Amino acid sequence: MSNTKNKIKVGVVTAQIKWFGRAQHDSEAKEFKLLALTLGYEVAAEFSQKLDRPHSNTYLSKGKVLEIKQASEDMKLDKILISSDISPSQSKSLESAFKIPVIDRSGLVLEIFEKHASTNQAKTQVALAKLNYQLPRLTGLWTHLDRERGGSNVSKGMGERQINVDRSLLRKRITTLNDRLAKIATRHEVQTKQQKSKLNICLAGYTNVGKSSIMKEITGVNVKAQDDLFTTLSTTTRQMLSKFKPDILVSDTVGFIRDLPPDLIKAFRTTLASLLSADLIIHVCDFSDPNWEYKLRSAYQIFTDIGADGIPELLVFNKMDKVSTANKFYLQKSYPNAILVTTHAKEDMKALRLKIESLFQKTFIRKKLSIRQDNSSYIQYLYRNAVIDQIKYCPKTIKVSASMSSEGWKKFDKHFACIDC
Ligand SMILES: Nc1nc2c(ncn2[C@@H]2O[C@H](COP(=O)(O)OP(=O)(O)OP(=O)(O)O)[C@@H](O)[C@H]2O)c(=O)[nH]1
Ligand SMILES: [Mg+2]
Repeated sequence: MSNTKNKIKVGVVTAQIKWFGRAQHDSEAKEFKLLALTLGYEVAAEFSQKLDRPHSNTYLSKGKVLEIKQASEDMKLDKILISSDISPSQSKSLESAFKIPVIDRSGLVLEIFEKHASTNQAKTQVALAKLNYQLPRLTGLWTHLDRERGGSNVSKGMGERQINVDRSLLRKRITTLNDRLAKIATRHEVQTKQQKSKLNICLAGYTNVGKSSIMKEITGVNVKAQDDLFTTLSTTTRQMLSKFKPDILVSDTVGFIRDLPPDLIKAFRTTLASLLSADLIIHVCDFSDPNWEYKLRSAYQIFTDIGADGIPELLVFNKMDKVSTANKFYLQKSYPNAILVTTHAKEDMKALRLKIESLFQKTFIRKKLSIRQDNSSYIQYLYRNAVIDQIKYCPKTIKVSASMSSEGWKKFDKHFACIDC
């Protein structure tokens, strides 16, 4: 039996706008509940409502507000979570009706990010996103002072003045955090430039699809992977297990979720920048998830939003151990350029590495060179940066057939005078 004694008891409200389909509603409801469980909340009550459009004051209908109010009193709920993003004034109206905190979807995602942030950068990014989220929600926090102003020494408008003080404090803090992030971003740019001589690939996709598990297998580095949402928040970069030249660096990064709160996208721009500088995006999709197609589309939407849609992509369908042979067949036919894998199948991870290498090699240019024996630095450069197809040591020269990117050859030509055979 799970220990629910000290858990925060929440009521989860899924509000559906009628013209969205049932499948989408079910998927969103399930995902929202999972977000609550990720935070360790006990989901003690669930409510749902179909709306033609949201009510301007309370988002939910009057009847639904009364139903939730009654249930939350009876069950002694601590918080109400609402699956949509609601306006600050709607949130204020609902809180004054329920007399307990109301958290909308963006607020909940922010809480998870806050819980999982471990590096200085991630903590700063989340703090910034949270402040931007709180700023328009300040109204209402201090209005009790105005309501109590009948008392002798509290003057009229004190609550409003306190809000203005808080607002200006929050703005100052936002500026400080923005400055700190700008410095982190500059350091990141320097590191990226230093690694430009290597090939950079980035694992991306919806949260919990298996990105970190793949990272572990193809780099041999033990990164954290678990059945939870947003386990990874900071980018980790490691070298892929491969003899390929130049070296291939793999970055694992924050997972996506549909409608990622804009404050988070803004705050996480440095982390997401590793996607923009990638030579190849490994887009991971969990095909065993009944809503894989919807999640795949949401991930593509985020690629477009951040400007990563023009970067070459390899689509990887993961968790194929949970998929029937018929479905595998359908998938391979529908997505002929994708690769189907199971993370813990060694041969699949090897096939993935080979596929990545072959995609790079396809863009390479092959040249045959004849290099004087005493020019060993030429050969060293090639060993570091090119795939050597053939090498033959003759009495005075070394004959090499090598493949490299056009940029690699440009650098080679700039540094060394060489003779094409
Ligand atoms: N059955 C099965 N489970 C897998 C496979 N690959 C990963 N998983 C499981 O999926 C869960 C999520 O894996 P992660 O690697 O943490 O996923 P992620 O995409 O990095 O998730 P976030 O960092 O939270 O966005 C873990 O419980 C893994 O063990 C697979 O091929 N088959
Ligand atoms: Mg991860």
